[in-house]
Amino acid sequence: MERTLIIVKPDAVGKNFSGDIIKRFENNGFKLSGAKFIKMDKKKAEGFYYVHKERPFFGSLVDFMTSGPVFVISLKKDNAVKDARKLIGATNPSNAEAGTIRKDFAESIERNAIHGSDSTESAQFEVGYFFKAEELL
Ligand code: D4T
Repeated sequence: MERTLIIVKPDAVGKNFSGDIIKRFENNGFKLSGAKFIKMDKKKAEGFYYVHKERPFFGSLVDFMTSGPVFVISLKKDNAVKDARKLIGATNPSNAEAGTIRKDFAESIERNAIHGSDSTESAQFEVGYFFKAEELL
């Protein structure tokens, strides 16, 4: 079984979508592996989005991700990374397919409800960025 990392972002937490979003994963064969409800500080968010540090949207993205609490969740399943990306949908909700999480819950390309790891390598980094081994099942 593979692990992936999702983050229910501040827009979705603020609109009480956390439960609905978790349910989507549970309904599609994912098992919870770890979970934390936290408010990231600037340093934590900048480290998480390190690969985007030269992109023009980086500062705004970090401000958004630190604007309120987030639900950080590790999920497991065969092909968890790829299958979660499919359920999540395109980065920009206006391009997301019907039935995807972003189509149903996201507001904009920045306030897009959820993060999901984009490769096995980034999933390993991201799960380790938030969880110690003993916090994962
Ligand atoms: P995440 O990483 O949040 O799952 O998003 P994606 O994998 O779908 O998208 P990404 O890496 O290209 O972008 C990371 C993050 O930045 C926000 N973003 C992106 C933004 O605010 N403005 C933009 O123009 C882009 C491209 C949304 C997701």
